[in-house]
Amino acid sequence: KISFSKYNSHSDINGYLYQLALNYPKLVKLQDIGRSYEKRNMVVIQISLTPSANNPIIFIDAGIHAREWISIAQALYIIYELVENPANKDLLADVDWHILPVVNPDGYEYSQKTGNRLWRKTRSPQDTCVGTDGNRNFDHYWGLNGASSNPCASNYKGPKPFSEVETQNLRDYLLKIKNNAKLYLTFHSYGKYILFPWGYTSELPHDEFELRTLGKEVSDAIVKAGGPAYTVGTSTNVLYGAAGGSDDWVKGVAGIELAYTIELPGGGRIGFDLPGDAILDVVNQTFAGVVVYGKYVSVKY
Ligand code: 0X9
Ligand code: ZN
Repeated sequence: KISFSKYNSHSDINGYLYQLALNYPKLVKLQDIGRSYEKRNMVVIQISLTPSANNPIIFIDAGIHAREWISIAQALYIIYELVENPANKDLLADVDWHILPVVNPDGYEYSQKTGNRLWRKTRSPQDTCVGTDGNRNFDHYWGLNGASSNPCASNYKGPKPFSEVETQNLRDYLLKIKNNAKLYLTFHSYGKYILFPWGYTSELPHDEFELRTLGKEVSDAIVKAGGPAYTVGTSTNVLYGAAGGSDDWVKGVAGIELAYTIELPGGGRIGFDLPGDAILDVVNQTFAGVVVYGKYVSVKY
C-alpha cells in the first residue's frame, strides 16, 4: 500500500502501478522497459484516456539520484492524481502521460535499507568503487564539465556514455516515444529550482524565452498553491555547469524541446531527508505546477 506520509519501497511502488493497471484497465497501461543492474524492474506507467489517438506525450521521471526520495514521492503523487482523482480528467483529454517513478531503483533501495542515506549513484561495480552518476552518463557533451572521471566520486560520469543499464533503458524508451513526446520533466532534490538546458554550456537554447516563460508560470502556480517560489533558468546559469544530464540529452539529441529538471524543496537535517509528514504539502503544491505544464501542452499541440 502506497503512502504520502512516508517514503515507499521500490517493490511497494511497483505494486501500486500493477494495482492501478488492474483497477483502471482502460486508462492505465504498464510498459516494462528493462531491469536495473541488480535486476529490479523498471516500469513506465502510461496514462491515456484515448489510446488510439495520436496525442502529445508528457514524460516524467524521478529518482535518478538515489537519495532524492521526495522526487519519487512526487512522481507517485502525480500518478495518483492523474489516475485516481476524477477532478483531473481534463488533464487527460488530449495529453498522454508516461511516468517512470524510479530511474535508479538499486540506489534507492540502498539508500533506504542496506547502505547509506546519502547514496546518489547507481550500484554497478566500477574499477575501484561502486556506482555511476546517472545524470552525468547521458551522451551529449559527455564529461565536458561538472562531471568526475574518478569512480569514487559521487558525480562520476561512468566509463563511457550510457555505461549504465538504467540510463540505457531510459534512453531507449525516450527514443521510442520521441516523436510524440513534447515535454520532459525530471524530478530531483533539493533546491527549489526549475532548470532547463543547457547544463554543458552557459549559452542559451534557441527557445530560451519559451522555456523561461513557461517555467515562471509553473513557479507562480506553485506559489499560488501555497508553495515556495522557484528560481527559473538554465542549469549552468542559475545552478552550475554539468554535462551528461538527462535533460540536455533529451533536448539536444532526442529533440524533445521542452525539457526541465525540477529541484524540489529540501528539508530535514541534511536537505534530502524531508520528514514524512512534510511530503504531502510539497507534492500537492508541486502538482499545481504540473497542471500548468499539462495545460500548456494540450493547448500548444
Ligand atoms: O547535478 C545534478 O545532476 C542536478 N542537481 S542535483 O542536486 N539533484 O544533483 C542538476 C542537473 C541539471 N541539469 C544538467 N546539469 N544537465
Ligand atoms: Zn539530483
